[in-house]
Amino acid sequence: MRQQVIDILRRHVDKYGFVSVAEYQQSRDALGKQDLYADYRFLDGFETIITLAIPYPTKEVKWSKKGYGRLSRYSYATDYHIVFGDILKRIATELNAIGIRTKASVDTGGVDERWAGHLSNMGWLGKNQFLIIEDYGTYSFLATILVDVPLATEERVHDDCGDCRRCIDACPSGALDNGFEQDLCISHLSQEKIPFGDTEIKYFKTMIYGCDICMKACPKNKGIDIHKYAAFEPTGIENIHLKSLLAMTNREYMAIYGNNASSWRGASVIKRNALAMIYNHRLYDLKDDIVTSMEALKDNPWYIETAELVLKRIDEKERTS
Ligand code: B12
Repeated sequence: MRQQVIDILRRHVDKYGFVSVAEYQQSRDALGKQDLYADYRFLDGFETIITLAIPYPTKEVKWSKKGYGRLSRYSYATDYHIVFGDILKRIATELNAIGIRTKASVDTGGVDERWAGHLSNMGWLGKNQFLIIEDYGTYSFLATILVDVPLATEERVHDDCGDCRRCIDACPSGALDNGFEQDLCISHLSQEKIPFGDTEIKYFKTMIYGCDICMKACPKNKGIDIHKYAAFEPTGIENIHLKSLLAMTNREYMAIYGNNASSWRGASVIKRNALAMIYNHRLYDLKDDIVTSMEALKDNPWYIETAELVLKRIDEKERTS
């Protein structure tokens, strides 16, 4: 049975692993970590977590110039949930055909995918929080398939970051200084529906959504750039024109970026990030565009608060220059 499962997985992905549901639960308890779900009921009836990884390229599009914001690498082109979702469907169909019950997911299944990936021997957890996988470095997406048959072994990948702390030193917000502080992570800030203060505003220089800084600092990515899936190649929309963005409705944004991993929180978070960039790029002539965008988003308190602060800071700069 194990070999049959491996043969199926190998037809679809190059990296996979197995961890027993029992070991996953025990290790989460031992870490004292609150899980993604409040309890483990989503694991009931399953024996093994199959972990899977697919690579995406490290190569980025160039940042156009002042007045544009660039998406982070993981959110180019087609959303990884769609790409991986299709692969999972095909694998699940083949596993079902040999009598195995499956529950597959990307992100949302309740499993901490990096932790399961580590336990299943696919890679190790880096100081930048990533599951670092041989050949892929940090540039991979993860998924899991719960199955009702025992498949796990006891092997472990033991590589680690050693004394290296390049990601910790590279993070502008210090999010990795004490393990991982989500509230400081720039990727997190770029996705949260919150008002920005001066501190948050200063982080948004060229990247308008997500953050790749701790990945780019990681020496384990040296020489890696895998172009296995056409769906992750840039499509020409990665640099977003800030002035045009402010004028877009959510519907217009979704028409362009709806299939893209940047869109799950809607256009307003991207527009809020654009406000920060407008200030950092000194695009003071966009003041009227900001005011117009505030009228359209007048019921959004965190957008309005950020916009008011940006307008205030622009006024201060203009008065002193
Ligand atoms: C919520 C979430 C986020 C949040 C919080 C991220 C975080 N670090 O927790 C935010 C929005 C910030 C985020 C950002 C990003 N994310 Co994200 N995110 C998730 C998601 C959906 C859940 C993560 C989670 O909440 N884990 C559970 C919590 C409870 O874990 P935790 O307490 O932090 O514990 C972890 C570690 O601290 C460690 N740990 C804890 N205690 C101990 C003790 C010891 C001794 C050790 C060794 C380890 C250890 O174990 C856990 C490993 O995950 C996962 C998908 C998933 N279902 O797992 C993707 C996921 C982790 N994200 C991913 C990606 C790509 C990103 C970004 C790169 C996107 C970007 N370019 O901006 C950034 C990277 C930021 C970073 N450095 O981590 C990938 C990572 C792929 C990989 N190879 O590792 C995942 C797996 C999505 C996917 N399906 O591919 N993400």
